Amino acid sequence: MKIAALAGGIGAARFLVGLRAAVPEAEVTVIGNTGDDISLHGLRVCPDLDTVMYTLGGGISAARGWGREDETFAVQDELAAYGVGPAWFGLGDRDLATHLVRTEMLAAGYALSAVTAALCERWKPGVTLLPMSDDRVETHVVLAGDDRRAIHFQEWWLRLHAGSPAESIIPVGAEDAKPAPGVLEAIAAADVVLFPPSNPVVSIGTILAVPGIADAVRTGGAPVVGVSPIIGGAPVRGMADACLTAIGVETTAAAVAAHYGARAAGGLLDGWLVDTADADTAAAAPGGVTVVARPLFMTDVTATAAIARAALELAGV
Ligand code: FO1
Repeated sequence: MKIAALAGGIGAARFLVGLRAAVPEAEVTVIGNTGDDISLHGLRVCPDLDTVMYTLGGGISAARGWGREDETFAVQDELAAYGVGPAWFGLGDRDLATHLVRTEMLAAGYALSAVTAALCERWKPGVTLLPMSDDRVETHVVLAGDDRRAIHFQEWWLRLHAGSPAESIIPVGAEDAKPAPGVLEAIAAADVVLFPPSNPVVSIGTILAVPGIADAVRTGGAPVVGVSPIIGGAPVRGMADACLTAIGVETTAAAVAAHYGARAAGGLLDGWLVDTADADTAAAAPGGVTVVARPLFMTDVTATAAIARAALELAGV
């Protein structure tokens, strides 16, 4: 079975661990969000790619959900001693090695997809991890109110904790970006396309903003099934509610399904997996989307594997 999954960071990575446990023989291609990428101290950091790579490769910090296990922050402390920030973006010493290798390879002319493949040679995530694009896309947030400043998504997310209302969230560069090599092919060859419980705006939404990707999902032969990142009117983790509010979408499982749209009506979804708390979503979901309610808290691999199996079942594969 060939599976293509659009993935953001922590939620998607956790889901993918369950998917790999549920169907170990499946060939999974992960199309990773690169809109969260940021350049710091001359280094290129790809948070969502690294979170998937470390989580599936066994190097993730279980406590944080991002960065490395057994991490230290000596370099960041030294930078702070020089008055060099930002303090709000935790750069671990082990994690820095990933950014050094990535930056060196990018400087040598390798595309991000080639760099990601090289890094995965070490981590062996058990999936093919592709950036959504080799072109630079960086999500920025225009703050609401008088200042209306545009700041990098990471600053909004980590320094402001998405607390300052966003007037708009813009994946800068997306309109000129091309899908990375293998992305459209993976979607076309897939027996099923999955949207793990990632942030619908800044993760899944950013991937879909790369021209060609949404159409490939929409017109592909594979059923498309999403897993709701919203349970009982709140995001399971992170601040997807602040992102949804910024684009005028209610923070409910049904509203996110409507945001993605029913493929039968020109949207993207054939199926939508919601938590039992949102079992009434079926009534509110857009026509043409089959809604199934299952416990969606990814409490451990067994629970997550059951969610993955339910998604595949809903896809009829
Ligand atoms: N998330 C945090 O909440 N605090 C951090 O300091 C932080 C640093 C960081 C460094 C590298 C990396 O790969 C991820 C990091 N993240 C951190 C997570 C990251 O901001 C998020 O995973 C996504 O970018 C937002 O979905």
